[in-house]
Amino acid sequence: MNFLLILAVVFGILVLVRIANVAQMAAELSGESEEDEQDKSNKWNGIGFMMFMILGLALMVYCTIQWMPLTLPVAASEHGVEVDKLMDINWMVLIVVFFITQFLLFWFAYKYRYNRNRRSFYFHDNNKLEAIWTIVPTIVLAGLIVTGLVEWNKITDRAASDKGIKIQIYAKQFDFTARYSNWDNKLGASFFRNITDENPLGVDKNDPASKDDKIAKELVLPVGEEIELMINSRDVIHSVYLPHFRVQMNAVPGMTTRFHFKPTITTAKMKEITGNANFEYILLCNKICGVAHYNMKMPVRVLEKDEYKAWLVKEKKVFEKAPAAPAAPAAADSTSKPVAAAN
Ligand SMILES: [Cu+2]
Repeated sequence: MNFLLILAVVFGILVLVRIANVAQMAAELSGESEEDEQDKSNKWNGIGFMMFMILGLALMVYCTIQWMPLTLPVAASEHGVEVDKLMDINWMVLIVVFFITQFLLFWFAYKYRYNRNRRSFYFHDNNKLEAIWTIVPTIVLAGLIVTGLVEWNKITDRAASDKGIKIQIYAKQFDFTARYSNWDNKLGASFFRNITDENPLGVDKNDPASKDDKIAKELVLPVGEEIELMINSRDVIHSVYLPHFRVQMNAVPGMTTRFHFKPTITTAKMKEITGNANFEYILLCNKICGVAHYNMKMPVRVLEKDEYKAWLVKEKKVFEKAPAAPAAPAAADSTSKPVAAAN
């Protein structure tokens, strides 16, 4: 099918070239001067430019409207609403500039095509014009950058406030694990030498703060609560991306990165808003981290506060033995001292 399409396009171009050749020959036979012919050709080139512009812009507007429903729904976090506002302002400026510059580009090619009766107008420079096209973009861009920085500072200030429910997001090739600090809101220390099959996050058993920590293969969040993500990676750089919450932060080996946000819309509510009964939030890896990067993700659910508590109670503790097994030999993992803490 694709091959046939390519073939059709190639033949279409050949036919157009042939028609142009025939037209040229016909013009020569009818005794038109070369200059007349050149004028005609310039005129049609100019009209072609205008048609291309109208078609191109119309197609752009059509595609934007057509595929708008595939873009992200309303932001599901407090700062996300502000981020969207910034994005909208940026788009408004971009769209206005885009249409003006595209119109001028094609209009000039049409309007100022070669005309043997017209002398070109020469001027050396125009300070006023140069001042305008330097100062106006400077003010607009400075405005955009400053509003962006103000918002970014607000987001990072929240992260520095150290409030919020602490949840570790542990990334490795190719999945995520969530560790909940539970009732003490402290994540126990972890260290890579502690990593075993039973302890994939390398949590330090001897740290009292790790006793109540819980792990899960999904990220469950209570609505309307400040959340402090503490992000770690075992191997390479990953990126924790929660598109619906407008959250993204790299997971870097050897350090803890953070992102602080407040979810505002539960999964159930978002199903209503989007009119999609199958809607689910998602956490994606947004850094090409290896062969299975495309499939590195974790489901996310936002619940009411009491639902969240009920869910967390049922989850498994980090060092909880699945069925009642005999006690493991003591100090099996005490060969190394933890030096890196998650918080
Ligand atoms: Cu990854």
